[in-house]
Amino acid sequence: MTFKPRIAVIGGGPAGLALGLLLSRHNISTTIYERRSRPSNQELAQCSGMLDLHEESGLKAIRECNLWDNFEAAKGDCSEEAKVFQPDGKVIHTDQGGPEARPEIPRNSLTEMFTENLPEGIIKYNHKVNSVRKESNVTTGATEIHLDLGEDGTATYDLVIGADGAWSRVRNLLSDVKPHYGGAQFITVTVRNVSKNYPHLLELNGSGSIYALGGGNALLTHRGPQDSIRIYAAVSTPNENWAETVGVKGKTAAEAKELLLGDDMFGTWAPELQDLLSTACEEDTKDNPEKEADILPVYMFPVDHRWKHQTGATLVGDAAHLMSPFAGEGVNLALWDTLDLTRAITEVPQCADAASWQKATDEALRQFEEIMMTRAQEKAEETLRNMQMMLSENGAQALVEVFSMYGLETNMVDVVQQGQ
Ligand SMILES: Cc1cc2nc3c(=O)[nH]c(=O)nc-3n(C[C@H](O)[C@H](O)[C@H](O)COP(=O)(O)OP(=O)(O)OC[C@H]3O[C@@H](n4cnc5c(N)ncnc54)[C@H](O)[C@@H]3O)c2cc1C
Ligand SMILES: *[C@@H]1O[C@H](CO)[C@@H](O)[C@H](O)[C@H]1NC(C)=O
Ligand SMILES: *[C@@H]1O[C@H](CO)[C@@H](O)[C@H](O)[C@H]1NC(C)=O
Ligand SMILES: *[C@@H]1O[C@H](CO)[C@@H](O)[C@H](O)[C@H]1NC(C)=O
Ligand SMILES: CC(=O)N[C@H]1CO[C@H](CO)[C@@H](O)[C@@H]1O
Repeated sequence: MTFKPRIAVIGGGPAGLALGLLLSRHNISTTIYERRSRPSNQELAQCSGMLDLHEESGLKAIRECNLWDNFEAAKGDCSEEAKVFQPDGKVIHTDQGGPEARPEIPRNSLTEMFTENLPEGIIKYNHKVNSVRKESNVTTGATEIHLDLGEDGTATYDLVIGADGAWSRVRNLLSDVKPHYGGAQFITVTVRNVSKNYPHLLELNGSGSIYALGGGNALLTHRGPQDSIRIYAAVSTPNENWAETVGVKGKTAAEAKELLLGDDMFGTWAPELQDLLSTACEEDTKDNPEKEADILPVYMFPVDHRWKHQTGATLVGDAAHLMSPFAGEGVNLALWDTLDLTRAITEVPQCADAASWQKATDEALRQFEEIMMTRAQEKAEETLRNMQMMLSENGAQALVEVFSMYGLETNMVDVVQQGQ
């Protein structure tokens, strides 16, 4: 009998699910602990944000999971067209997208296709890991990782992988760093059936995205499932507890609208941009009358977050490298990590017992962590620059300069034809 390591994955987000699936494809079994309950069909049918997946990371993971057909079927159709507005409504840039196609998929579809393809019963829903502790076993010479599962007792593993997001419990074994507030709040609202109900909003947005930026604030849009436009409103503020301070915490989007359209926020912006935000706030609440507005402080890690490898534990995804959502990299990096970690684990030779397996795994994990941390630092620096640029006083101008640096020249013919 060869030794079979006991492996736990904490967190059933994109990183945890993909990792469980990739390892199962190599006949390595894991248990995934997820604190939430299994998403219902009704929850999965809700309009979720679109994630654009990149060739070398997200798409590669989809292929390695043998989910390409599922992906094709769930793919969204937000075009790559982009339009940049100043707050006064002036369009200063349009383009038809970069040379690289970036297909995207609703977050809920991604969750669903991973979940449906995992071996039966490997996800333990409603299992929150309260804390993680390690201990060496004097009899075996191995390191044992104990999970405290509250009412569900404890469980012991040879390797615990933290895919438990921003506030990771597994990370406590490896690093003292906690996420810090990034100086902005992110408000998400969705308006569905726009072609039928609000065709005039499409004249702004077209089939792609708009970036309206200036004065430290931003309105970013994306086309999504159910003929929707999803709007991310970002507001710069040094106050981490902003929602509470200004009195929108716990309010619906329709109630929060008044404040968002106040003079110190979007109230001085062009009427058509205000109309977009206002309509989306109203519709978001019409769709889900009881739902609190989705307002999140932006959190991130220092760009150079690193830790020294320790036997029995590692991290992937946001747990390892939390960034602001200003680059659309989070899910791609998370999936990239799972590809590398799967390779690291599967390349460990067969071992006779836990102690020798851990010894062999240590070296593989150390190399994996080094590659992941270096890659994440580069993306984190880029993401931070993006955020500072988009939330700068002249965000629109700054973004156009960056676009042109990447060879996305402004197509002024379009701008003129649209009479803007
Ligand atoms: C508003 C917003 C928009 C974004 N847009 C994009 C985008 O367009 N593109 C993109 O690539 N990225 C985007 N991101 C980032 C992206 O969402 C994350 O990078 C990604 O979800 C990370 O995946 P993960 O699996 O590492 O962590 P998560 O998705 O955070 O998953 C962690 C999981 O662990 C579970 N968990 C946590 N603690 C415990 C515990 N103690 N015990 C058991 N389970 C636990 C949670 O319930 C959760 O299911 C956005 C983020 C935000 C906030
Ligand atoms: C996994 O196990 C199955 C069934 O025993 C076997 O057919 C398959 O080749 C194995 N795959 C790998 C990657 O080891
Ligand atoms: C040490 O490992 C052995 C063999 O797996 C196990 O029976 C024993 O309970 C472990 N000891 C402790 C203190 O966990
Ligand atoms: C959107 O359109 C679909 C199909 O036409 C319809 O069933 C649904 O009720 C509409 N929803 C809204 C919010 O208008
Ligand atoms: C750049 C851009 O988004 N253009 C589109 C704007 O919307 C109109 C109407 O839907 C489209 O025809 C443009 O292609």
